[in-house]
Amino acid sequence: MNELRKILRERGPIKKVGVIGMGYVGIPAAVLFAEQFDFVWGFQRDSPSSGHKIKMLNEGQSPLKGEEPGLEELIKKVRTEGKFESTSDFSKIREVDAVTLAIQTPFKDNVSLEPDFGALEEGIRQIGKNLERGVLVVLESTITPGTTKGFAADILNSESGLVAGEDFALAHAPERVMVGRLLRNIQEHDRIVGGINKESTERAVELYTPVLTKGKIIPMDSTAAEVTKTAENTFRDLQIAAVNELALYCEAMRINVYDVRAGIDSLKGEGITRAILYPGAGVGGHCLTKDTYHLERGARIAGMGLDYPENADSLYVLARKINDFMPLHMYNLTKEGLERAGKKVRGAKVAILGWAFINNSDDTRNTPAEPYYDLLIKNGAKASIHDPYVFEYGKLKISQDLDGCIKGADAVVIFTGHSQYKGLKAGMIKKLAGSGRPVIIDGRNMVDADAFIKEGFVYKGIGRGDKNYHEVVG
Ligand code: SAJ
Repeated sequence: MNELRKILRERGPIKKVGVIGMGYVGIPAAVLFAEQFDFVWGFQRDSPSSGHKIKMLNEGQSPLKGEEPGLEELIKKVRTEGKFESTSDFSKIREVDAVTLAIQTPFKDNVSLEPDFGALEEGIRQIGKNLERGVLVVLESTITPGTTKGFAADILNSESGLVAGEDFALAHAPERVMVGRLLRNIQEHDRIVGGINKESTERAVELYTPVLTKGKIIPMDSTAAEVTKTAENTFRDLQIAAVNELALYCEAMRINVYDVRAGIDSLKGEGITRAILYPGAGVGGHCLTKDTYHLERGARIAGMGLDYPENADSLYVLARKINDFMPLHMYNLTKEGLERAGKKVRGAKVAILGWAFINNSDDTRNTPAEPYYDLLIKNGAKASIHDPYVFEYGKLKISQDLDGCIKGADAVVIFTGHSQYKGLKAGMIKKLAGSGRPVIIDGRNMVDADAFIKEGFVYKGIGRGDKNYHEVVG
């Protein structure tokens, strides 16, 4: 029998769990484990930005902003039952049977796309320093394929003097949570669980099975688990790029992409799938803008030799380039629109409606509105920004006064599909907008093109080749 299987049998079933990283992934994971196991330590660096979470959690409060149904009640419950405690004392890792790690893995910058594994490495090192034989270590962060078996195992082995897969179990179980439904996602989504060997996978299955309500476990190898997580977001980015490219083609062919979309979407029936998504002003967020590059690094760097068409761009990287082109296309539509209204970008006042990267949210991570804003300023335009959910973004002034933002604007540009923008009235905007012929650029198919054209606007919309070259009225 494999040495590890023997050690795990001697250790017996998992009773105490440690979770490193009290963030939007670690906190719900920790309290759900605390419900199912005897005790959970929630480890958190006592850093200036996050150290305060330790005290809040131990007082039964959630340090996460935004609505998270059921989370604060669950924190209070497991605290009252004495089954959960947050600490910055990583030596307590010696007490646990399993420890999971949910630490952000950003990129150093958006150009090199060199991952910044600094915080992740520090967490892994802390585990290595306090690792006992027979413990299960699980990485939950989104990581480049090959990291668990390579980078992580090497650090754990060197810090502990033990051997991954023989003296302790090691696995990757990627998080699939979305803010606003953290607990539900962990309990209801299927859970990919990938060990570096069979024994590791089995031990990780033992850890995650009790917290699942609807979701089921999908066991596999750790590298396959890393590829699953990065590829599931890569595929979503690819689907969006496919419909964005179609929108650009429809504009060039003077047709309405939404007619084509409805046509394609109507193809249903046995075994037929056409997952056509929605074109828009761009793709933001923390997941889709990064995970493609984790996958690419895995295949092209960690991989053992890739056979691929000579000099061809990776389809996935090309998808990223198409999605990142959309804010530039929005700028081009704005420029054309202003010129049709007899104005130039230089000196024009542009009202940007929507700064969040996603509808009805305050999340601004990697918002596509930012590169658009930068282009406007670089070309001498002035911009006012409105967003009902976003109150600050660095030095930028984000207004919640829609009328005030539109007042005197030469062009009104919709970047985010916030419900507030659905059905904006052409007459109201015309009254508020600047002198001469106002321009409306619809990046999320929010307004009725005909109503604005009839009101005398120059209209441009993503994918609206049927309207973007309309006769101006009045
Ligand atoms: N977007 C489009 N067209 C679409 C869908 C999205 O342009 O048809 C844009 C959005 O405007 C946004 C960006 O793409 O700027 C990302 O949108 P998203 O709906 O993918 O939201 P995310 O980034 O929060 O994606 C998360 C991911 N979940 C996790 O990583 C756990 C993703 O895997 C989920 O598929 C997605 O939520 C979801 O389905 O809600």
